[in-house]
Amino acid sequence: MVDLAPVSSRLAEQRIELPSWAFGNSGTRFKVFAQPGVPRDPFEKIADAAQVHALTGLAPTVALHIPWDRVDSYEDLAKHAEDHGVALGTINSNTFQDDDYKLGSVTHSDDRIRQKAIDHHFACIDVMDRTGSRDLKIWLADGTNYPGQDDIRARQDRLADSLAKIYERIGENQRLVLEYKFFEPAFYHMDVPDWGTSFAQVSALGDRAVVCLDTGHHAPGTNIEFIVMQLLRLGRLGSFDFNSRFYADDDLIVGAADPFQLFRILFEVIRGGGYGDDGDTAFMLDQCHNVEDKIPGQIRSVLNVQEMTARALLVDRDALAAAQRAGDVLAAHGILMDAFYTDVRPALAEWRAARGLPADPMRAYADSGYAETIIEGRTGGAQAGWGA
Ligand code: PSV
Ligand code: MN
Repeated sequence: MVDLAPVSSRLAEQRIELPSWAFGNSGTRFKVFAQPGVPRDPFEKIADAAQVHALTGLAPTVALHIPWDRVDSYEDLAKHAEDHGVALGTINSNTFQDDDYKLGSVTHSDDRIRQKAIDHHFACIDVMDRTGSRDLKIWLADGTNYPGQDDIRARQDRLADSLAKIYERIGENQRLVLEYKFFEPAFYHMDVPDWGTSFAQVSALGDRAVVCLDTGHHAPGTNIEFIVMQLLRLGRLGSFDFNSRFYADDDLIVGAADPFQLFRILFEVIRGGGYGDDGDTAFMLDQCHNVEDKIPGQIRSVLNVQEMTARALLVDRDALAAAQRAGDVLAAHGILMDAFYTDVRPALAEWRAARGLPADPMRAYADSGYAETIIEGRTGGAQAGWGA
C-alpha cells in the first residue's frame, strides 16, 4: 500500500463545494425522472449535502442558485446549514429562465431588460451579504443562434458595461466569478464562450473578478490543464465547476469519463499554487444525478476528486523537474504516469479512519438508514427541481 504520510496534511486541506441543485430532481430536455425522498426545499437540500460532508469530511459548503434556492430568510438557512455542520457557499445567479431573456440578459439591447438582469445580480449580492458568501458566480446563457441576429461586438460592450455595474456592488471580501461555455443554449455564438473572453472581461473589472472553469464547457480534445495553468499563471483562476463530459455538457460524475484528465488538471492546480490553503481557487461540483441516487452520487464525486488529488500530490516534482531539465522525455512522462497509476484507495481508507471518518463512505451511507428515512419522511409537497 502506498504511504500517504508525506501528503497527509495537504490532503486535509481539501474542500469541495456541493451544488444544491445536485440534490433536486433533474434530467434532460427529454425527461426528468423523479426520485423518492428528493428534497422539497433548500433546507432539505442542505440536510442532504451535510450527509456528504459528515461521511467524507470533504464538502463543508453548499452553493446556492437563485431563484431555485430562494427562501424567506437567508439567515435562517445559514443557521440551518451551521446546525448541520456545513456553511453556505457560492451564490449562482440565474438569468436563463425568464421570457424576457430570450435574446439575452446582461447583453440585451433593450435597456430595461439589461437593467432587470443587473438588478437580479444586485439581489444575489444582497443574499451574499446575508449568508456571508464570498463568490457571486455568473454563468450567462446569452448569445445568438444566427449570423447577423445581433451585433456581436455591441453585445460584448454591453456585457462589459453590465459587469462593471455589478462589480461596483461587490464587497471588499467578495468576488465576481465569470463562467464560460462554448455552446448551448445559443449555438451560433455565446457571449462568454471561452476562457480568453472571460479573462478579458474580468481583467477589465479589477482584482476581485476571476474566471470559473467548468470542466464540461470545452470542445472535445481541449487541453483543459493548459487553460488551468494559464489562468493560474495570470492569477485569475477563481473556481472550478467539476463534472465529466462524455460528449457535450453532460454534467455527470466528475472523474467518471476521464480520470486521467482530472489527474492532469489537479496536477496543474497544485503546481500552480491553486490548491488548498495556499490557493484561492475554489473547488465546486456542478453536476446532476439523473439516473443514479443523488447523495451517493455526490459522495462518489468528492471521493473521485480526492483520489486524483492524492495521486497528483504524489508526483515526485523534484525528479520530474530533473528529468525535464535533462530533456529526458520518457523519464519525465514516466514519473507523471507512475503517480497516476498508483492505487491510493486503500491508503485513503486508512487516512479517513485515522480521522474518525468512515473508511468506506459509500458503504457507510448505504448502512446509515438516511435514504430510507427521507423516502419515508418526505411525503407531500413538491419536490425541488430545475424550475425557477
Ligand atoms: C451552465 O451549463 C452551468 O454550468 C452553470 O454553472 C449553471 O450555473 C449550472 O450549469 C446550472 O445550470
Ligand atoms: Mn457550471
